[in-house]
Order: sequence, then C-alpha cells, then structure tokens
Amino acid sequence: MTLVSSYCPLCISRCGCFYKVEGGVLTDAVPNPGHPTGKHLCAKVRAAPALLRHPDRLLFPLRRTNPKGSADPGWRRISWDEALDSTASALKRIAAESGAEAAGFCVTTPSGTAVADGMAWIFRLANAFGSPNMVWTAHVCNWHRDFAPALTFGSDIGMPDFARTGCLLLWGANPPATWLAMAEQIEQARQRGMKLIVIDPRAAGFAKRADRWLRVRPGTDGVLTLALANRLLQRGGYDREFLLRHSTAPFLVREDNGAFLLSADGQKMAWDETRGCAVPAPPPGSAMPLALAGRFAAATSDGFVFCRPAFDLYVQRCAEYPLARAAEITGIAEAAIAGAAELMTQNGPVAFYGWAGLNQHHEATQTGRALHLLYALTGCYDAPGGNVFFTKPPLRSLMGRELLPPAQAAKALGIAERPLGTAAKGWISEADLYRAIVDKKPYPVRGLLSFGSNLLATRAEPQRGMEALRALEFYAHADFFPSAMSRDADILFPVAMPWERQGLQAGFSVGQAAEALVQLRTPLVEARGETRSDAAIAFALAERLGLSEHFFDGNPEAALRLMLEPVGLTPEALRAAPEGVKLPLETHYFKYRDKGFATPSGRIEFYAEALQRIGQPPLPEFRQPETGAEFPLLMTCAKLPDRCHSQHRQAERSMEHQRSQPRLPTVYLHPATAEKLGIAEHDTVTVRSPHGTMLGRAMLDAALDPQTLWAHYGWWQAIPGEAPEMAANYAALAGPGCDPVSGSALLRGIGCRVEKTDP
Ligand SMILES: Nc1nc2c(c(=O)[nH]1)N[C@H]1C(S)=C(S)[C@@H](COP(=O)(O)OP(=O)(O)OC[C@H]3O[C@@H](n4cnc5c(=O)[nH]c(N)nc54)[C@H](O)[C@@H]3O)O[C@H]1N2
Ligand SMILES: Nc1nc2c(c(=O)[nH]1)N[C@H]1C(S)=C(S)[C@@H](COP(=O)(O)OP(=O)(O)OC[C@H]3O[C@@H](n4cnc5c(=O)[nH]c(N)nc54)[C@H](O)[C@@H]3O)O[C@H]1N2
Ligand code: SF4
Ligand SMILES: [Mo]
Repeated sequence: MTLVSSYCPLCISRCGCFYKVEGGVLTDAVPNPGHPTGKHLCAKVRAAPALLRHPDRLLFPLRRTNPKGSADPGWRRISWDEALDSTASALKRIAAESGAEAAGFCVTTPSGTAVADGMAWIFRLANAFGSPNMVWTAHVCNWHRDFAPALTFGSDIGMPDFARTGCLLLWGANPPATWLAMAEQIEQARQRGMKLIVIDPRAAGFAKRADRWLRVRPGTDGVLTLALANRLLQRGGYDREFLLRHSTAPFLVREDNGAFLLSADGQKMAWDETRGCAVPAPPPGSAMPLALAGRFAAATSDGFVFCRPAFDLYVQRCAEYPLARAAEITGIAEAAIAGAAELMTQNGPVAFYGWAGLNQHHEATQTGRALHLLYALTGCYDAPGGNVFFTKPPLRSLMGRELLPPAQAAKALGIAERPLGTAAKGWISEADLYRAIVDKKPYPVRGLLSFGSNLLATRAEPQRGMEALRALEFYAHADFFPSAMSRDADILFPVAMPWERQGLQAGFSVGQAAEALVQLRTPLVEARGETRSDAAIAFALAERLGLSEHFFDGNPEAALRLMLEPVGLTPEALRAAPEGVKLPLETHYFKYRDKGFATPSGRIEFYAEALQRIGQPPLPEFRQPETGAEFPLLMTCAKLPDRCHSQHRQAERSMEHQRSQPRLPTVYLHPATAEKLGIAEHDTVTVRSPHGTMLGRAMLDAALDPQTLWAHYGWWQAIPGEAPEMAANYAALAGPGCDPVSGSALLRGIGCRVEKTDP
C-alpha cells in the first residue's frame, strides 16, 4: 500500500489529503492535517473508489445511432479518431458556413467539480476557434461574489481575514456543507471569540450555533441589507472618515436628472462645507471637509440646480426600511435585526462572505450592491480582520482570451441585453443559448461542444433546454457518466476521472498560508477503458482544427512549464514535492491607500453610474418576490454535503441518503403549513410554480418560516425510464426571468404552492 500526498479536487474546498493506493487501485482517502486545507474530508472523496469502478462510467467514445429524442440513443462504440474527426469536421463546417459563433461551447463549474484540471485548455480551445459563446456557470454561481462587486469596489469581495475578524456575516453560504476548509477557519475563529451572524432561511450549518441567525425569507436579502444599513446609519455605526476619503459618498447628484454634478471641465463635484460651495472632488484619500448630507443649490452654466451628496440619497433609501417594515418583508424579528447591527458595531473588524444563496435571484446584482455598500460603511475593506486579498501565486493565465478577435467577442449572446453581464467576459447563459438554437435569435447556433455540465438538471426551463439540445445539428459531450444532458448528444467522449489524470492547484484560498501553496496532483491510477483527460481532448481537437500553434505544438508539458514560469517553479520541482511547494507570499493590507480602488472614480462607488447608463437604478432598490393567492409560498434550495449539484448519485456511499428516501427529491416544509395542506411526512407532493411542477417527498422542518419551502435540486436519476429530469426536477419551477444586469436565473425565492399527490 502507498500513501500519496495530494488533494481532493471535487469542490472549491480542495481539501489536502492522502490517497491510499493498493496494487494500482485507489482504496481510500484520509485527511492530511498538515495541509492548510487538510483537517477534514467529506463523503464525496471517500466515494472515489466506488466512482472509479462504477459500472455506469463512460469508457469508450460513443456515437448515437437512433434519432434524437428516442428513449434509447442506441450508442455504438467508435474509435477516438472517429470521435475527434467527426467533431472537428462538424465544428469546421459550421464555422465556415455560419461563423465560429454558430458553434457554442459549454463547461461545468470548477467549484463543484475537478474540471479546473483542464479548464484553461477548454477556454483556450473556444477562444482560438473564435467562438465567444461559452456557457459557463458564473451567472448562477459566483458572478455576484467575483464580478458584480466590481461595480462598487472595483474588485471581487476578497476573503474574510478569519484569523483577525471580530464579527463575520455569513450570508447565503453554508461552508459546513459546501466548503469544509472554510468551515474549519470559521470554527477556529469562533473558538477565539469571533462573533458570527448567519443569514439563511434554513437552520443549516452554523445557523444554530451563531450569535445571531437571521432567518430571512428567500429573496428578501436586499431589504434586510438596507435595514441593517439604516440601523448603522441611525446609530452612527459607520466609518465616516473612510467614506469621505475613499468613496463617492460626497459626490453631488443633481436633483433634476439624477446625474453627477460636473464642473465645466467635466470633473465630479462635492460640497465644501467650510467654503459653502461646490468644488471638484479631490483625489481619493484627501481629508477635505466635504458634506455627506444636505440639499445644496449649485451654480451651473445654465443657472442653479439642487443637488445632494450620493450618500444622502443612500441614507434616504435605507430609511425606507425601518425595523418594522423590514421585519414584515423578511420575516425576521425586529429585535434580531437590531441585535445583528449592534453585534456588527461592537465587534469590529467586520468581514462578510456570501455565495450561492445570494446569487440565484432576479435582483441578485442589486442585492449584491446593497450588501457591498453595507460593508463599505464598516470601513473594513482590505483592513486586517476585514475582507482582504491574500496574495496568490501569480501563475500565467493560458485561457487565451487574447486569441479571440474583438469582433468575435462582441458577438457573445446576451451582450446586447446585458452589457455589464457575463457575456462581456465571454460567458453566456443557457437561456441565451437555447434562444439562439431554437429561435435562431439573434443568430443561429448550430453546434455545441460541452465539457461536463448538466444543464437540464441545474438551470431554468429544462423542457426548453431539451428541445434546444435536440434541435442542434451537432452536439458532442465529454463526461464521466451519462447524464440527462448527454442523452441528446451525437458523440460522447469518455473522460478520465480526477484520480486518473493530472491537476494543478495554485493557492488554496482560505488564508495566506493556504494561498501560498502550489501543488501538482499526479495521476494515482491508470485511466479506465479508453478514457482521456479534458486537457487531452482539447489538445487533440485543437490539432484537428488546425490550432496547434496556439496549443504549444501539442505539448501539454511545455504549456504547464510556461504557466508556472512566473512563480519560479517547474513541473519537475512540483512532481518531486507531491505535498506541494510553499511560496514566500505575504498579505498586504490597505492597498487602496496607495493605488485607489479600481473603479472609474478610484473610490468605492456609492452611486453606480455604470448601472445608470444601462437604465438600471444607481442605488439599490427592490421589488418583493412574486407570490400571491395562487402561489403563496416561497421556494428555495441548498446544496447537500454528500453530492455536488446533479452528481455523485452513482456512488454507493453517497447514496445512503437516497436509500432511506428513495427516488424522489425531498421537499421540506413547516409542520403548520403541512398540516394546513393535509400533508404528512413522507407523502408524495407536487410543487407548482407559475412555470412548472416538481414531484417530491415531503419532510417537516419546524425551523423554517411557515411561508418558506426548500427542496433538493439536481435530481435526474430519480425514476428510471420516466424522463425523470422533467418529473422530479427543481429546475422546472424556474422560469425565463433573470437578473437584468447579470442574467442570473431565478432559482430561489420562487412563488409556489404544494399539494399532496397519489404516489
Ligand atoms: N436549483 C438550483 N440549481 C442550481 C444551483 C442551486 O443552488 N440550486 N446551483 C448552481 C451552481 S452554483 C452551479 S455552479 C451550477 C452547476 O451546474 P452544472 O455544471 O450543470 O453542474 P453538475 O450537475 O454538477 O454537472 C456536472 C456534470 O459534469 C460532469 N463532470 C464533472 N467533472 C467533470 C470533469 O472534470 N470533466 C468533464 N468533462 N465532466 C465533468 C459530471 O459528471 C456532470 O455530468 O448549478 C447551478 N444550479
Ligand atoms: N457538497 C457540495 N459542495 C459544494 C457544491 C455542491 O454542489 N455540493 N457546489 C460548489 C459550488 S459550484 C458552489 S457555487 C458552492 C456554493 O456554496 P454555498 O453558497 O454554501 O451553497 P448553497 O447551499 O447553494 O447556498 C448557501 C445557503 O444559502 C441558503 N439560501 C437559500 N436561499 C437563500 C436566500 O434567499 N437568501 C439567503 N440569505 N440564503 C439563502 C441556503 O439555505 C444555503 O444554506 O459550493 C461548492 N461546494
Ligand atoms: S469538501 Fe469534500 S469534495 Fe470538497 S474538496 Fe473537501 S473532500 Fe473534496
Ligand atoms: Mo457554483
């Protein structure tokens, strides 16, 4: 038996571990407490041996022989040459006839899979080929954490400085189920005395152990955020100096047109309190005595206009949500909101972390903005104990965005409707893909090459998704297992599992010591059947598409060398140190003091001109989730510890949950709600939304708000032979509506009703 020092690549946590290999077979994984993320492992990696040997695995390239839509695709085994040649020639034909944009690409999430092992090459392939249409997950996953905050901070949200934080807001994130290494950081900080506020509709994870659990009704987070801000503002619990010097809070906004007041030469103006007049805003950092409140008459070339500091408008917006009104909308007691605000002011430095619970809403960008502005009030951005930016290993990116000509980038689907959304980065939404395939708008997409993903189980409108996949002229899919999505492919590529291939992790996120570690995961066992890595598939297709010059002449090792060069490491050095190499990286706080914020003003943007320019509110504003007499309940969902999205249902060890609750996803509801509806535990139920229905098995959860439901999602193997992806599919509840800025689908806070159904 050998023990190999490595890490688990199955989710964002990237837990450090030892793998046990016996006679060429992977038999177990055990924690490596010496690794910065190695204290705990979950059931998913322990299921690795079962997943590797699973009988359902795709082992050979396959071609369909029956028409699309047949219950049995009639898969026939083909050679790799045939699979690759067919795919390359279909892609070439489509590009020649309709432009490279008529071929879409798709890739699964690196946060809930190991696709990061090959991700650079998948993106590089699409870019070199010339397609701007990569369906990725940012719009349902991390947009509002990593990209939307740029509207406010010019950066992502960074990472809580766990070791020094005084009070942490954990907002729509459940690390004990989804990120063990982060949960460990939080646990250690709590033991040191850090206060914890959890904002979640469910009593999951840290909620029950937190100093405050705010049981928010799904989709009302924006209101809660403004109410908390209102409380801080009323009590003077904010960092006035920081806002004056480093934010656009003092910038004057005109009452007549809602635009910033500009000087004759176009500079933004602020009100000088000592001189009693509007002056050009000084450079960031200046301590000039500027007004943050008041209504001022400022002279312009055509007379006087009334103006207010942006901050004053923000304060007014927050004042629309006094405790009583916020309590009514969010379902959280007034005292709990007030208590949370008090914890924040009395226990600085404050940090926050929010993820998927905040993303999948129709006002996700505004919700994010509201939270980021609340955070700006604390003055803790990039301060010790706040949200900070640990120094990461500066690897060379080989995603190849520069290979995509600007004229092609401008054709990304959805870019016209949402110029500040994901498409501007080259990531499109499934909704835009389906529209291009089915309605041929704004132009037809004819082909698709997908590396994992299970769109029919994880995105809105699965029925339309199925129609779209069937309408494709050519569709190739690369995966470990067959899935709801792969069933309509023309060609299936069998992919080597993570333990059969190489992977590189540069930085482990949760602290500076973790970020400084670079580790190469070498293959542990031989690849089963004829499976190949995503990287190998991308390199082989690049060659057949005539793109070898962009693919290091087919030499992945040369590419890895180039990637590592800026950090002074080589593939050889990493192979010789399977436990990883620690780089001498240090955290630098307060970087904005020298460099300013990477926003147009160099300051935190209180009043988002960029949003205003595209017709969106420059200050956060909210509608309430759409419920009514017909759909009075609010549905949400959450990730389960023993599986990722629609995956990991194959392994016996992660199936235990299912054996006790066979075949149907669980729908949790409050006992009083269940009683009113005549529903008992274990009953089969139908959930209806304005968009679709979902079958489930009822479970009671007395910790919920009586109006809130939550359910398992990602279910597709539920009822063999019965198109389960339609019958018991959470995604069917979600309609076409989306966040107008990002394109995020409405997967949470869905108005619905539920009734008992005959099994
Ligand atoms: N209702 C609801 N829907 C959600 C969410 C939610 O919270 N609620 N969460 C959303 C989020 S955050 C995300 S990120 C998306 C995820 O959306 P998807 O990416 O569609 O997620 P999965 O269901 O995990 O599908 C992954 C597929 O890729 C395959 N796969 C895994 N690893 C690899 C690999 O290395 N290579 C290849 N070629 N294939 C691989 C798996 O076998 C599986 O078939 O789902 C979103 N959908
Ligand atoms: N076990 C496991 N781990 C994973 C994954 C997985 O599928 N399984 N996926 C990976 C990926 S791709 C991602 S993006 C991360 C995501 O990690 P998380 O963000 O932790 O994931 P979720 O469970 O989707 O959502 C977090 C919490 O938000 C709550 N929530 C639901 N609706 C609302 C709401 O309206 N408001 C608020 N405030 N909270 C709400 C849920 O109850 C849940 O407890 O996890 C990664 N890790
Ligand atoms: S939490 Fe589980 S799946 Fe995620 S990296 Fe750790 S062991 Fe792997
Ligand atoms: Mo995600």
